[in-house]
Amino acid sequence: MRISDTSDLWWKTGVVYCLDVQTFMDWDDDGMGDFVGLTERLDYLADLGVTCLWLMPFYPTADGDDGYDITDYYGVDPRLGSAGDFVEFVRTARDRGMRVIVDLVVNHTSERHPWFRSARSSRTSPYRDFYIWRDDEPPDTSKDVVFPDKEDSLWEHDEKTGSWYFHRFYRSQPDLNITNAKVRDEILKAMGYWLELGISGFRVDAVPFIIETTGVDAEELARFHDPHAYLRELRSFVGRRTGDGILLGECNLPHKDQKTFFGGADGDELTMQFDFIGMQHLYLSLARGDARPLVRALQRRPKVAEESQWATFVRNHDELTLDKLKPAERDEVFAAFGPEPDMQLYGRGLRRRLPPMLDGDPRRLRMVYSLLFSLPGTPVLFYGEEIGMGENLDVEGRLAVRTPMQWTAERNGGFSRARPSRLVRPVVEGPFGPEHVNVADQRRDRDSLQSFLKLLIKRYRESPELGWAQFAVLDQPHRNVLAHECAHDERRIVSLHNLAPTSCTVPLALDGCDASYTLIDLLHEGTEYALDDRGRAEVELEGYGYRWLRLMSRDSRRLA
Ligand SMILES: [Ca+2]
Ligand SMILES: [Ca+2]
Ligand SMILES: [Ca+2]
Repeated sequence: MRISDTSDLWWKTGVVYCLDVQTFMDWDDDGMGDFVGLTERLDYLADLGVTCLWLMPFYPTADGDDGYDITDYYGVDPRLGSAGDFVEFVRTARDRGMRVIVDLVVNHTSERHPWFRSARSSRTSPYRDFYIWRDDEPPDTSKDVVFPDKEDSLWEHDEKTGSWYFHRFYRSQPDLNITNAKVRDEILKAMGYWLELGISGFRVDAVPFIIETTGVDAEELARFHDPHAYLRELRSFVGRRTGDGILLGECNLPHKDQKTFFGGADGDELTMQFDFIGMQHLYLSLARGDARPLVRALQRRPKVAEESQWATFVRNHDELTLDKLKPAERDEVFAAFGPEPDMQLYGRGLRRRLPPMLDGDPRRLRMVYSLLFSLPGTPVLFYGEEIGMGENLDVEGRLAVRTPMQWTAERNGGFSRARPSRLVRPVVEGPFGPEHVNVADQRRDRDSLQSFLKLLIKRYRESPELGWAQFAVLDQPHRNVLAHECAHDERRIVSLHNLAPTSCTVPLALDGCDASYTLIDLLHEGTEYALDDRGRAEVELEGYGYRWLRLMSRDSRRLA
């Protein structure tokens, strides 16, 4: 890797920050976050060090699924601002060194989208074939629904034309018929529109469901026989329009299927994918204080093409899904991090943020974020993680983790000066509320979680081997410790993480090293470890301790 490769393939060493404009900063005090408020906070985000902002949906919406039910692919929800405000935001973000990607939600539209209004009005509507219809009674699909608390079928009967339409998610979100070339053209056109406004790509919602063909008939299937060809088309379109734009795909699938969605060895489909398997096993490892489940998950990650990249995360905007764990494993995680039924969702996940799950233990919290940033891949943060925000379980379902950003200790956490009853969503209350957890207090405190996250982001950005390397586990005797090395060319980092509360000593033996090498601790100023003539060292780890150790040879010109 030449250092300039890290700017060509910028996503491999980026730090992504996900936010919802609606809950980030309300500048006109109507209780709803807006683009002007977000733009006012860009200097904060630039100072944090993140390099790519992922905006959750901000389009006109029927607002039945927090914006994931779109009524116009070419607009900005007027409550959040205007198209002009969007452009001002993107331009200012880029000036501050941050790219912007936006949510692409094209598995379905809102039932109130003009296409669906027309489609359901008559069997001869020009938009009829934009959606998936059947005339006969559908079979029982109650086991296939994504939201079992709200839906019991993938098909909804529609009075006007006496037929059923297909919906993978809520009944208010009819699936688009991807086998229809006109639909595919419309999707490209919408992407082209936003790309022209200066964004750097998309976080693609529910990718496997976009290209699935459940419910379509044989004739439709025949005209869409290679769904992955369509993903290749999307990727090359983004490439042609931007040069270096990306598709960050949401595919909660087994690793081998994810490899297919990357485009296999060619790497010509999704640029990045979230590592849901790694994330779920991280929680199993945390629950057990045993690194082995995480190690196995990481070792089973398929090797992917150089341009492809894993996106790592500990929390996102959805429930913390544990669907890929075995039932007994899932129960262990529930018992450790969300024992109350009210903390759980859909029988498969947790609607909590990380700090309350760890009882606010600062040592453990730091260890987890240190681990996240040390794993090979590109870390993705969800807004508020940098200050240790909690959830509000009084808010329904997945929205419990989507409460307003906590800027100050003042009313509404400084998010808005509207009356609290007018806020888009209530703020967190209790020990993780704004009185105790806010940006203003933490940004000037060198010992705060936010200062620690800033340090991690800085060190991660200075260590491109973390984004580019293969993952290698180092042999050592403690099952509560993850010792791994990320090496790319001559750049090497050894990371140690202790998942248990007891201290221990980790013996290391590093390949190809001798006494001319030193390990420089990147997170604890002024600490270093000499290696002996066989490349060995011993490193003390306190309970929940963590180390990032840069391996430096005597003649290296790298800044430690
Ligand atoms: Ca507002
Ligand atoms: Ca929203
Ligand atoms: Ca679909």
